[in-house]
Amino acid sequence: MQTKASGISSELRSRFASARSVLVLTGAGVSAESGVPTFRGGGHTTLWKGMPFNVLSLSRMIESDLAAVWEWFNYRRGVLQTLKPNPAHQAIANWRRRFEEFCLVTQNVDGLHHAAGSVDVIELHGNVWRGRCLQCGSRYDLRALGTREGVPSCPECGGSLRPDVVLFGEMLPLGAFEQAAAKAENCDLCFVVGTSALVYPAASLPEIASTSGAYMVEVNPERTPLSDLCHEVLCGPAGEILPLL
Ligand code: BJW
Ligand code: ZN
Repeated sequence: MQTKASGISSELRSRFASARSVLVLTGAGVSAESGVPTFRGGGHTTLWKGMPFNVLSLSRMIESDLAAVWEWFNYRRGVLQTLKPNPAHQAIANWRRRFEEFCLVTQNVDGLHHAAGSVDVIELHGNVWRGRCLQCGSRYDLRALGTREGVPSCPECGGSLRPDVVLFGEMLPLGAFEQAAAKAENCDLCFVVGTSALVYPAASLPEIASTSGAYMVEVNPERTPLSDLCHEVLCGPAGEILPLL
């Protein structure tokens, strides 16, 4: 079923009122109304200095040009620090108190769910505000460390830091996917919000929830490869739709 933003079905209202365990998977689209650019959409990919993000976000960039990776992420943090959570982030943060079990899984690295008050967020692709030492693995809050030009060094061992985000071809943080998959298997209502559902293994979480019998709801202005497995597709911006629930 495809619904316009204004109409939340009575079926969904009733499912929402009676759900015991809810899983929400978010992607870049949930932050779009805060002003964060999405990666894909409108037939193009995000470009920075003429290089598409899927080149800069390749794991081999860490070995081949760590300074360029830092330049890109410093630029992005500069943009992010001026931005605020939007009504979609806020609605999701409020949902935590409504359900016996609630799990928020995000592919976003922008930290806006935390800024809206969400806790225990499973961040599948890391966080742009953290750095990680390539040598000893220590993690640092980059706001506390302060930003510098070039590649920052680890205060513990002097090794090079990298942004603590998951690039293509890299493993997800230890246990993060497994934890999210267990929640997906047990949820009875699953929202998929603002993701193109093209990147795995994140995109397999709704598939797991669906196979386990959850009621599936997608919130996105565009259709995605997951739309056909959803019971309801709420077609529109997350910041307008989610507060209606
Ligand atoms: C709105 C809106 C509004 C707009 N309201 N909506 C199985 C099959 C094929 C390939 C693979 C596979 N398993 C693994 C792979 C390889 C790869 C992969 O998936 N490739 C595919 C692209 C083909 N996956 C990996 O490499 C992952 N690692 C892995 O699998 O490790 C195991 C392994 C290792 C080695 C070998 C083999 C296996 C890691 C994936 C890491 C993804 N990293 C990035 C970059 C993070 C750092 C950074 O920020 O630069 O994560 S890529 C980028 O895509 C970013 C995002 O989190 C991710 C997903 O994007 P998302 O969130 O869906 O955003 P968009 O822009 O695509 O979509 C936005 C949506 O919002 C659109 O639909 C709009 O319509 C919508 N929207 N406005 C609501 N207002
Ligand atoms: Zn170190």
